[in-house]
Amino acid sequence: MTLDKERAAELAARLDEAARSRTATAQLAAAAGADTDDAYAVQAALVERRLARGERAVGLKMGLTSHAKMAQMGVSEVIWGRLTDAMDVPDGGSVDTADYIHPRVEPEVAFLMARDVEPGDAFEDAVAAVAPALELIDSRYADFRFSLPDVIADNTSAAAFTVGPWQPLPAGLADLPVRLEIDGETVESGSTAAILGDPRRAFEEAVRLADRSGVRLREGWVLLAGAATAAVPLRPGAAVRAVVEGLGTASLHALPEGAGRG
Ligand code: 0L1
Ligand code: MG
Repeated sequence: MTLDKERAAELAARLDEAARSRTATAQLAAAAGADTDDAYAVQAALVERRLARGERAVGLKMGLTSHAKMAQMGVSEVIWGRLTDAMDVPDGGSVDTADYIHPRVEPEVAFLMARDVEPGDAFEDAVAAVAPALELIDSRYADFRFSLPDVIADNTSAAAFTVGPWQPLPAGLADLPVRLEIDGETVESGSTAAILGDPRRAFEEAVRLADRSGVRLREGWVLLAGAATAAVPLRPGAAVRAVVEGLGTASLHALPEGAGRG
C-alpha cells in the first residue's frame, strides 16, 4: 500500500463525482501511485459513499474474466467489484443512457448465494441458483481507457445489472452458447467457456480475491461471474437481451433519447 486513507478517500470522491455528474475524469489512481491494494481501498471508499447515501450492498461482480480481456490489459488475474441495490434493474426493465457516461452492455451468468460464504466452501453448497444476466458497464474514465489500478478503483466499471429468472444449478455450465441481442439481432455470440473456462471458477476467484479485502459473499447476494462476449455500446432506444442456452434470457431496454427522467 502506498496511499494513505485521506488520499484514497479523495480519489474515491473524484470518481463518485464523475459518476454522479456523468462527466468522464482523467485516469487518477495510477497517476497517484496506487498499487492494486490501494485501488481496492479506493473502491471500498467509493462504494462506502453510495452506502452512506442509503444504497444497500447486494453482491459482487467479477471483471476481466476472459483471457482475451486479460491479455488486452496485460494482466493474469481477474478483478472484482461491488454491487448495490441502486444498480439492480429488474428483468425487462429500462435504463436511461443519460444517467451514464458511455454505457456498454455485456451478457453474463449470475449466481445466487445460498448462505454466507466462507473461503473453501464448495460451489454446490454455497450457490442456490444460476441465471442469465446483463451487466451495464460505464467506465468513469475518458474514452473508456484505464490502467489496472484505475479500473479497480472505479469499481470495475460497474454501473447496472439485470438478472433473468433464477434456475436450479444445471449439470454443466462450462460451455453453454451465449448471444447478446440488440433489437432482435445477434450482435455478439460466445460461450460461457469464455468466463475463466467455466463460470464456476469465477465463484472460486471471487471468494479468494474478496477475502483479501475482508469481504465475504452473503446469503441472498448476487455474484456476476463475468462477460461471455465483448461489451457493446448501449444506445438510446435499444432493446437488449442476453440469451444463455439452457438457462434462458435476461433483458432490458434503453429509453429513447429525451424520454428519461431528465
Ligand atoms: O465487467 C467487466 O469485465 C468490466 C471490467 C472492467 C473493464 C472494462 O470496463 O471493460
Ligand atoms: Mg462484466
